[in-house]
Amino acid sequence: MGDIKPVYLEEKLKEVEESGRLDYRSKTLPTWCPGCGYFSIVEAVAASLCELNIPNENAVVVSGIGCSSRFPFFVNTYGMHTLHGRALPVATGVKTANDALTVVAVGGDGDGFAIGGGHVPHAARRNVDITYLLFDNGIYGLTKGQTSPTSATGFRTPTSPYENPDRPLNPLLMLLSYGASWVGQAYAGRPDQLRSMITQAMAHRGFSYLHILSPCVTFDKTHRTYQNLGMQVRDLPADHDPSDRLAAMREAMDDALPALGLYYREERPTLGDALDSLVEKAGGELPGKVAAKPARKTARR
Ligand SMILES: Cc1ncc(C[n+]2csc(CCOP(=O)(O)OP(=O)(O)O)c2C)c(N)n1
Ligand code: SF4
Repeated sequence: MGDIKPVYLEEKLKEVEESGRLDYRSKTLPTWCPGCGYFSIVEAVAASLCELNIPNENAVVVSGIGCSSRFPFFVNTYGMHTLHGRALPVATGVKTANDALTVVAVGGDGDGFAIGGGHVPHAARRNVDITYLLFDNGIYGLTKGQTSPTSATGFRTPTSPYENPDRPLNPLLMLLSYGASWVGQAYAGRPDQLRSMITQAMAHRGFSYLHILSPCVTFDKTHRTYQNLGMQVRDLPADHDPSDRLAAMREAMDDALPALGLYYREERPTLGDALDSLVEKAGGELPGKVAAKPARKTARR
């Protein structure tokens, strides 16, 4: 394992140098286990930031705590590694303070749906203009394999040897009912589709939620493995209409055979728009307001 990381880094840095494109990979090496699905997510995020031509200093990645939440160290943007479950409130604060920034919140299923579960509905219903990338490996990786809110019933883990008795949550259905204005699902084992979904999510103006299925190769040898996911995922039907929330909910309910792609998209005013309009009504100015709306659009697309 000692040899793997320097070679990986050297090759990546050389590739970026030769391509002449903007470099969003940090020189800090990921500390994830070899084979973890998160490697493909960091590559995809770096590629999407490059594709959208977002200057490094205009991007902020905010995380909670978990293996997935180490993410900000591995991308060359501003970043905040906050408290367990607290990525969304911090990301909301960052975006509200400086509208010109592209803000991406990242974290695991434990971070987002256990301790942080109370924050998700409010970011979604307020349509905060941020992207939330949820890395769902169906387990707590960092703390060595406890079940999470998305673990399958009957899952045996190192700390639940007599089977998980709980029923899993359905995050896609939750986000659709909370009022997220962009909802999609991708899989770490399909890197091209993953990159395209992340680019679309970041380009969306409003709260975009991308659910990313990702294997934990160390603590899950039976459920959400590359082998199982490879056999079980499908694409959304070609005629799926992403403006139809009910159709999206019907697809989300088929969680035995997860569908990848864009479930739902809607254009509506963001939290930033609502605050601007409140300030206008009150006849004032937001203290310390950094950028006007046209600058935000230019920076994001
Ligand atoms: C307040 C608090 N409670 C519990 C913990 C312990 N803890 C750290 S990460 C984690 C769960 C991580 O699981 P997940 O979010 O699914 O991320 P993964 O490691 O699988 O990427 C827990 C329970 C903590 N750091 N802080
Ligand atoms: S413990 Fe699991 S989730 Fe954490 S880095 Fe290793 S493979 Fe990835």
